[in-house]
Amino acid sequence: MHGILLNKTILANGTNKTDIIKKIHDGERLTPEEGIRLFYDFSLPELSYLAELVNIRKSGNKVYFNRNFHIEPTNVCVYTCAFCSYSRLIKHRSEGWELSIEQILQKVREFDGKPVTEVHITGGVIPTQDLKFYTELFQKIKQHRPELHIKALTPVEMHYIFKKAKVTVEEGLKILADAGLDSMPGGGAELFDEEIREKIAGGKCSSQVWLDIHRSWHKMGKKSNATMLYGHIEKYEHRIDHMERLRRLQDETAGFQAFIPLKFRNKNNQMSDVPEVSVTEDLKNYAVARIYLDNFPHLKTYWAMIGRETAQMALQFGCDDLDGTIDDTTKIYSMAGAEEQNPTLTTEQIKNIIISSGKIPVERDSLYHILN
Ligand code: V47
Ligand code: SF4
Repeated sequence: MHGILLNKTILANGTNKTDIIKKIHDGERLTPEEGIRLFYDFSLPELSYLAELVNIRKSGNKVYFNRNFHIEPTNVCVYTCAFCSYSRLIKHRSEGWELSIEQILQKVREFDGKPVTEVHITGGVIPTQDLKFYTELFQKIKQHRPELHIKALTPVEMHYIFKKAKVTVEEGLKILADAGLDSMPGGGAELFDEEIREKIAGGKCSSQVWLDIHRSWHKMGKKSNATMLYGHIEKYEHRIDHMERLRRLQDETAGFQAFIPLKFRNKNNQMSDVPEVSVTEDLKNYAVARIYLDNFPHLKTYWAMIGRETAQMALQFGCDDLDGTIDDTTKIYSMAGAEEQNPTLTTEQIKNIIISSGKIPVERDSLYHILN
C-alpha cells in the first residue's frame, strides 16, 4: 500500500482511518459517516490515490469525451433560484431570449455536416414552452437528423410542463420519448437537503420529485445523469446526504450514467456575497464523489463550468469524463463568471488535455459506446 496511507489516526468518531482505506481497497461500500470522514480527515494526496484506485478499476486509464452542442431555448424563467445568473423574470422578459421552434431548428441546422453526436437542450421554464412545444421540437429535430442524440429537459422543466398539460409523469415521459427524447441531463438536482434547497432554489420541484422523475425514466429503460451544486451554504454532511440519495436510487434502477459535481459560481446572482470555494475543495469533492458513489459508472468534470485547467487536474481525482466540444453554445456558466467565457474545445485540444495527464482519450456517444 502507498506509504502516505499507512496512517493509524483514530478519527473523531472512533473509526480507524486505515479501516476506511482498507474498505476502499477491498471494494467495500462506505457508510455515510465514513463518507463524511473522507472530507474532514483525509489529505488531498490520499484522496487522489484512493479515488484513482476506484476510477481505474472502473474505467482503466480511459477518459471519455463527446462532440456535442447545447441549445438553451429560453433564459426567461418563472422560478427565481438564488444562485442563477442566467435567468430573467417573466416581467423582465425583454432582457432575455425566447426561441421559437423554427429558431431552435435553425441552430440545429448550423451543425449540418459537422460530426456532432449530441444536442443538450435545457433552459428556463416558461408557459409557452410547454409539452406540445417540446414534443413538436423533438419530432422535428429527429426528422431533420435522426441519429442526433437528444439529451434534454430536467425534472424541473418536466414537472412544470406535465402539470400544465395535466398528464402523469409516466404519460409525459412516454410522450417525450416517443417524440425523440433519448436521455435526460443531470440538471436541476441542486442540493437535495430540503432546508438548503428552499433557500437556494425555493419554489421549483422538490428533491423527491427530482428523484421520482428519474426513477420513472429509468424504469422505461432510459438513461440519465445527476448533478450536485456544491460550494455555497451547504456543509460536507449535506453533500454526502445528496450522494446517498443518488446511490440508493442507482441501486434500485442502475439508470444513471454520470455524476457531475457543479461548483457554485458567484457572479451576477443573488448569492454573490457567498465566496466560491478553492480549487483544492473542488478536487477533494471529485475524489469523495468517486469513492462514495460506488455504483455510478462515470464521474464527469464539466470543463465549461470548472475551467479546462482544473478539469485537467480532476483527471487525477477520479474523473473519467470531460464532457464535450460544446462549441460556445452555453451561457449558464459564462454568465455566472466561469473562466471559460466562450466555451469551445476542439477534439484535438480535448485529446491533448487527456494525453498530457497520462490518460487515454476515448470518444464516446451519449450512452458511452466507444466511437472511432
Ligand atoms: O441545474 C446554474 C447549474 C445546471 C449556476 O447532464 C449553476 O451531462 C453553478 O445540469 N453556479 C445546469 N452552477 C447544467 C447541467 C449540466 C451541465 C453539463 C452537463 C450536464 C449533463 C448537465 O447548472 C443547473 C444548476 O445546477 N447552475 N447556475 C451557478 N451560478
Ligand atoms: Fe430557472 Fe433553472 Fe435558473 Fe432556477 S436555475 S431560475 S429553474 S433557469
